Amino acid sequence: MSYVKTIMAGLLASAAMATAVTACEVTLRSSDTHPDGYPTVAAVNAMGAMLEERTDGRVCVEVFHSAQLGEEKDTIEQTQFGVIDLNRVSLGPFNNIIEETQVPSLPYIFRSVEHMHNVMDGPIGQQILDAFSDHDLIGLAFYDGGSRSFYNSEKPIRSMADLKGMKFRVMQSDMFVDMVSAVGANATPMPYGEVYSSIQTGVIDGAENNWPSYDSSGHFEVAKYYTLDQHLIVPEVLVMSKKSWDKLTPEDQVLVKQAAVDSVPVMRDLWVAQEKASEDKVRAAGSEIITDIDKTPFIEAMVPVYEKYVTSDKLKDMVKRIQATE
Ligand code: GTR
Repeated sequence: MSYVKTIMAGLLASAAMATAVTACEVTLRSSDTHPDGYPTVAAVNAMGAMLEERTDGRVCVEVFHSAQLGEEKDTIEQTQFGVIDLNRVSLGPFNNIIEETQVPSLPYIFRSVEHMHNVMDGPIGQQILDAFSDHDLIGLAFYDGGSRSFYNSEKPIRSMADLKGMKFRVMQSDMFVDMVSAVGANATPMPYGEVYSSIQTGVIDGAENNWPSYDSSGHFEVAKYYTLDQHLIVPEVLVMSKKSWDKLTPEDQVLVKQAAVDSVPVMRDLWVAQEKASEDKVRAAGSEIITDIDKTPFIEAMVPVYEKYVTSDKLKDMVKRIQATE
């Protein structure tokens, strides 16, 4: 058994014992677009197991995976209203609502996943988590989302010229529409759950995402050309409804926050393993992976995106501090 599997098995067993003794007084309903077993779903389950154990079974988490509670944009609204208690989402769909989330969503802002971790684990990450509280949400913790690259059903993309005129789905964020225009293609913002059939029917040529999502969504079946341009390293976030948070005692609030923080290393380990497994799976299934791509023109093409979105002193300062982070 791997290290993570052992931790998970232990946590789930103690949570089961705790539940047997005391029934949950509070069950926090959590949303995720991904299927059961996906690292984000497993991480929130691990968080729930820790919370249940630490509250002697009083406070539990139930994860509704596979977009059972809706697509991300709608579930964010429902979380703000207090209909959903917890939500694990990409920062992308927050871009139009919370300006601070645009900064770590900028194309090529991070030099590597390690750079992203150093930023998001420090004061800039905290500043972004704090920004959620002006929007009826509590930012609990950041998760990994790897790096996102373009994939399509038509042809191998080896340069920006190949992208010209093609149509790609993006998350519902204006900044991502401009990002795709900046490389000469057209963008259609659309919920994740509509992407597979839209590629299949030719409404769009492709989309962009990380290895695990390209795999688990089945998009690799309809869009076999995956170009490793790695234009985005967008962190994911676990948020809680401010309404649900305010119903907890201050002691339980501390325990919820701590369990979320403690689920981060579990998530990171699962993520690394899943990236590898997904890459191997799609390669074996016949995806053509284009790795010989010069990122420099892509990076240069993003200047207008920075100029359009990084306008306030606050965001300019955040960008500078990110660039200065090791
Ligand atoms: C995934 C991310 C999801 C969702 C999805 C998308 O990588 O984990 O939260 O944002 O991408 O593209 O909609």
